[in-house]
Amino acid sequence: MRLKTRLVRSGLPGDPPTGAVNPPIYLSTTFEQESPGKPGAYEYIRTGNPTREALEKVMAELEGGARGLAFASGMAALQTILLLFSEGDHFIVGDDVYGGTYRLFARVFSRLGMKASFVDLSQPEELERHLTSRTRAIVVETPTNPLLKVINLQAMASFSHAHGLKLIVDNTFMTPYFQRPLELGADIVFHSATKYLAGHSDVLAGIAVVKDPELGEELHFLQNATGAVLSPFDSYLVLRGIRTLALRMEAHQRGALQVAQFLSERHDVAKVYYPGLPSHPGHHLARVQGEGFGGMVSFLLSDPERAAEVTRKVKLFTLAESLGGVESLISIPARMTHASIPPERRKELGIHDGLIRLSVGIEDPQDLVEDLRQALDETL
Ligand code: P1T
Repeated sequence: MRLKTRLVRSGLPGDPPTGAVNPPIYLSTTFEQESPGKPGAYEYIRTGNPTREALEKVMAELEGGARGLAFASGMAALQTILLLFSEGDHFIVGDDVYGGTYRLFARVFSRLGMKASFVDLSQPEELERHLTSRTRAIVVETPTNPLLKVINLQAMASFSHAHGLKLIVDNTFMTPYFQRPLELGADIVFHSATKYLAGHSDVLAGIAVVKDPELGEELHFLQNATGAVLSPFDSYLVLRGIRTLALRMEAHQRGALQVAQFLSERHDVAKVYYPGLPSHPGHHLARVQGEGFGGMVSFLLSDPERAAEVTRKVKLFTLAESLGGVESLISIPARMTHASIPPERRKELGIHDGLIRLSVGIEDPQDLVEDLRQALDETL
């Protein structure tokens, strides 16, 4: 079956005993045992829950992995993945990642004796320079948040495997609809399912999918042992979101391309970051390693001082963190999602105070373009 069909039909019917098309939301926290210590398929909600498992199986299938696991947030998924490692281990992490990912390495796992080097992975030759005898994994977002750099996943995979490292990919921006990192050699893929997978800005969730069943077992052990699992109701919502993922991703992308084209033709816009533009340095790579470019666009005004005013003048882009919902959002990463990165580091990375990030929703793209035009014209 083709992906668009699998997005809709994977795991159906959701409840064979009753024929219910969609899985029931099992709220029970515990399950009757036949005799002491002899549970049936389920024993306790943290260890396993049928609704959560329905989502986990669908995600494993869509990403092409052996096992999927659902967590209470994207950060909870990453946190649990990092618990696979030990004190003294070193990570090579993309330099342009979600601010919370940076914070988790720099301010939390650093306390547990794990080290991270933040490296521009759009230059794969940089890897060698940062490799140490304690390096255990490479952690990548592609395209990156918020600068939309495209990272060569096959290059990351061959370097990882040549040096016995694990390749961990945050696939939040692309979703399996546009990019499947496990097929390109990644070992673990994870998501903030809060974004496109759920798709309606009304659920916080995370997903991890692993290629190797044994690693899946280990991650399930940690999921159960540390407990940041996704609730049955939220599992249901994410699965419901996935059913329309193809339609939404196509619409997000259509809108993003029109918005990016419009912005790149304006004289008061200094730079537009969107991998779908042929002028983007990662355009060709994005074409060959995936099937689309997604719905995120960042841009820098020639006069960055105008950025805050633009966020106030737009009417169809809500000023808010997050992304991937049906409604368009606008944000200033330096002051919002990436504020946890020290200012001098942000400057080095190119996350300027005036950088604007758009999560292009599924509204009529012409309305979005007209709205941006009036907001930019008014602040000239
Ligand atoms: O918010 P949570 O579900 O815990 O996911 C964190 C996360 C992980 N990875 C990427 C690429 C992300 O963008 C995020 C969350 N990002 C935002 C809230 C944001 O506005 O960028």
